[in-house]
Amino acid sequence: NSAKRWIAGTTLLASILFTQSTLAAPEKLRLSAATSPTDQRAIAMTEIFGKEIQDITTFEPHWNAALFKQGTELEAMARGNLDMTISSAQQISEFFPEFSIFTAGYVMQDAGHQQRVFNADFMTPLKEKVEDELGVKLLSVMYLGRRQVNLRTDEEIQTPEDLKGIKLRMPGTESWQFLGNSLGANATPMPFSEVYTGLQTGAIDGQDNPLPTDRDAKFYEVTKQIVLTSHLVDFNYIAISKSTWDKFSSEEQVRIQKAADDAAESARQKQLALEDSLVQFFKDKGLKVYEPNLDAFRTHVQNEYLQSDLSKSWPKGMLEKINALGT
Ligand code: KDO
Repeated sequence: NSAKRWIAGTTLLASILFTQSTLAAPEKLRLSAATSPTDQRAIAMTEIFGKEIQDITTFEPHWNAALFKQGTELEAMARGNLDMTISSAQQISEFFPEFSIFTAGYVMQDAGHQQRVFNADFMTPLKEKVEDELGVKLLSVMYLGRRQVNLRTDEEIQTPEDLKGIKLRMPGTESWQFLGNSLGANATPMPFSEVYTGLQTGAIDGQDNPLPTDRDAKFYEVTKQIVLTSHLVDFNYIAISKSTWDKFSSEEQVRIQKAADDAAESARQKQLALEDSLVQFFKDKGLKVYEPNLDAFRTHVQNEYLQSDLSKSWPKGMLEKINALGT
């Protein structure tokens, strides 16, 4: 709560200073994210987002968490030190716990469902809260993919019980750790940049990510199997700091919004196509790739969430509204 009050104070101060200064479009938009430059999200941001707005401002992305450590980007934006990031509901739920509803296993169904939820009326107050209290504007939703369990161990996994004692690396927030534990594993926090070495040395037994990320980060070199749990249909928000956004004219804002939507759409199509084609790629690399007992995983994970404190922070009726937008 003190973090929240601090953020609100900083945002207020920034907006007072801002209204006293003259409007001028920023010369550059600096983005920092843990994403690798060969990831489809990074490619779309550079080749579509950056190019579409190049006559307005220079898009300057810093990938591989080169500028800010994974998980510190939103705070950097709230302080006025960073213009953009590709954020996640898991990161935002550190400030606003109700966002953990989007991080729960087996809630989001597919890429289309994500878009319908992001554009739904019930999202408006949540987006406004992030804008007003954190000073961060969520422009668009970018599909990351179905997260799968990827292990360096060999034993077959069929049910959550089979993951007992497995040290499963998950990113560092509470909602991520909860997801890993709800799968039946022992969730272990670790930044994305350390996962390859963690798998290589055995500091962790496994990690979870969508197939395109597993290929991109070469996790297949240091693991033996991918269990197709599809436990989270994951996404990122293309996010811009509100103080940066307010420096653009309304015509420029329309162009920036469109560029973000176009980049998200392109990345979504490419990521979906990759996910379909990559099972064979990993099999060719010698990994076992198979579906476990999905009913067992779904039932176990959903029960864990419904009994948890996390789900107490979900706005009343929101889960039903999200489900109603599914198939
Ligand atoms: C990860 O750390 O496992 C994760 O997949 C979490 C996502 O929210 C996203 O930040 C992603 O990493 C990075 O973009 C690296 O691909």
